Amino acid sequence: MSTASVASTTAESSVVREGRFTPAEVSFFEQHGYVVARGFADGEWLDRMRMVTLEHLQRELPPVEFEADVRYPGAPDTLDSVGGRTVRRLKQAHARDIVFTEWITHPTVVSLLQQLLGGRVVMPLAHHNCIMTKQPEFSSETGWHQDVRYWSFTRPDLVSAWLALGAERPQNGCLWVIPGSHRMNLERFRFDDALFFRTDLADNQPILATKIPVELNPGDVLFFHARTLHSASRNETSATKYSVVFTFRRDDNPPLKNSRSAAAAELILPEA
Ligand SMILES: O=C(O)CCC(=O)C(=O)O
Repeated sequence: MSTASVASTTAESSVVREGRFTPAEVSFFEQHGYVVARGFADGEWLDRMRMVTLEHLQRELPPVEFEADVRYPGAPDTLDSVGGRTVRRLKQAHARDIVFTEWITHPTVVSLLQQLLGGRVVMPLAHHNCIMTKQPEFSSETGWHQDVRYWSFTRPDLVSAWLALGAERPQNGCLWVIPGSHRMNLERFRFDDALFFRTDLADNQPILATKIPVELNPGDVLFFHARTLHSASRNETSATKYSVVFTFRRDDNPPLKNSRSAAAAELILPEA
């Protein structure tokens, strides 16, 4: 088992005890491009987030993204086909209930992000800002990619926080990561036209061989760098997997003018 996989399965991180990452956890993030805070969000938050999610899913409350919209492998072809109205994610999570603002602005969350980003934290509303709803039967496979591929910031140094509302395992489509890929110089030929990291390329096999699943329990938070290669398979179980995802930048790393990243408001988080 590699160092990365040991650390990703640590039962309890220091965050629960101290409200801060240890220097070793910060350096783990710097080296591997991700770190997990175990048992971080408490039951009340999770219950409220689940309740909002189930209600909005049942009402198909816009804006939503359907599996058929992205048409990744396994997704229904059209909105009219069988399973066509399977929701992939509820967008604009931040605006769906005050519980999300309470969570994002919690001093411990802000403090952890400040540690990873190295300064004052801003939350762009243009990216992620969603509840992933990986449903049985019609969920799709998300290929290997770096989130920053379609984002435009002064530097590619953003961090996403992925909060598990339920257990996340390979069987229900948990995230897989390539540790250290955020620091790799990955040439253009390694990616396809849609900027997915090619799994059919011999040159990419040694990198893909280092992949590890990030297994999470309810309330665990995965923090990962926007350049970290990650993927997820479809949900082979009979229960939907829910995860809340937001992205953060340091205040001196603004979006580029006229880009999609600059097209929405941003939340300036209070300093912790
Ligand atoms: O849950 C998944 O399928 C992966 C989602 C993902 O990686 C993304 O939206 O960037």
